Amino acid sequence: MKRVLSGMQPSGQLTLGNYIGALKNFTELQHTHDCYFMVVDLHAITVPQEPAALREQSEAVAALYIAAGIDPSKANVFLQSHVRQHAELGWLFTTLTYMGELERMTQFKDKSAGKDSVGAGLFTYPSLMAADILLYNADLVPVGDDQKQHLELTRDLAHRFNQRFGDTYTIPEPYIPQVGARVMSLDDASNKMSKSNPNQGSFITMLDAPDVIRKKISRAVTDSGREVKFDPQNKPEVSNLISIYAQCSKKPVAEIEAMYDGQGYGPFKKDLAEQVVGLLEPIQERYRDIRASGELHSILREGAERASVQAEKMLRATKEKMGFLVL
Ligand code: ATP
Ligand code: LTN
Repeated sequence: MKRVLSGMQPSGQLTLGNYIGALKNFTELQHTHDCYFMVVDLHAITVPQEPAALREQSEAVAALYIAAGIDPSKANVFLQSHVRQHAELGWLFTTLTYMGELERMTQFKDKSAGKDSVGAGLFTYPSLMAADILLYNADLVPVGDDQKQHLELTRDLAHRFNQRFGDTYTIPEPYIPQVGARVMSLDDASNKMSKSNPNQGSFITMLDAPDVIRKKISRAVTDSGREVKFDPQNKPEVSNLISIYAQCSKKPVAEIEAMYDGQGYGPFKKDLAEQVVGLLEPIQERYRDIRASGELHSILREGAERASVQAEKMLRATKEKMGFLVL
């Protein structure tokens, strides 16, 4: 069975962008692949996190994985910090990564722009991500479009290791959806929807109450004119909303355009809000059940135990090949 690995940061509440761009694919791949789905808490601390919030959000992300449909008896669900091998292999890969490669990463440029003090971990973040993936010899990595560059670097590092030390790692492939790989922000369609955006109105979280979702969508920026037309060049804001509609309703874009022909933005936005509420409400219900059941900790403990066995094998092989004295 081919292997899949992916992760999301507990740096805030998961958004509709996280769901459409990645989490939805996690749930589909679990039926046909050997899956490892992590909450990447070690990555989240590359920007300052309040300790109590980090702990709460780590549990919330794990619970949302399950609420969205990941079955913990099929897929391994765990926290990155519970499998110590991530930090160790991360260091080994940091030493194999070139400064120039890290300097080219657009996520680093975006997240460090305008900040006075930037932690070194934000810079070396991609080396840890490469370690996450290679530790399980993953074949496929389901991610949104913004992670393409990090995946390319992971592939380069796997090649580099194999060339220097002998064939060890599978070269992983990104698994990026054709539609919905880049859900844009509701206040500005030139930025991706991001859970760490300080403007709460710019994103919909998976746990937003129905009325909050309705309000956010009614306030979402639209382009001038009144035509509901998919035209990302000239109508980026409306096109983003249409593509969210298409993802939630599973209707083709042309059908959505036809439904609102001549009606203006009002009825379209109203229905879009109901589509999003309809998608998220059942997930929110399951989320509440999982949190209330008290089962989460044992799920995470078991997931981490299984993942550690696999991770230890690769770490040992890596250390032996690099010349560490492994006893
Ligand atoms: P942050 O804003 O804190 O950087 P993020 O949501 O961008 O967070 P992650 O939580 O690590 O980052 O992302 C998890 C997954 O969701 C990744 O695969 C990422 O590509 C995907 N993703 C994030 N935002 C979007 C988006 N707006 N559209 C589609 N996919 C997305
Ligand atoms: N860098 C990713 C999160 C992430 C990840 C991973 C994704 C960390 N490790 C391994 C896939 C595989 C992000 O910022 N979205």
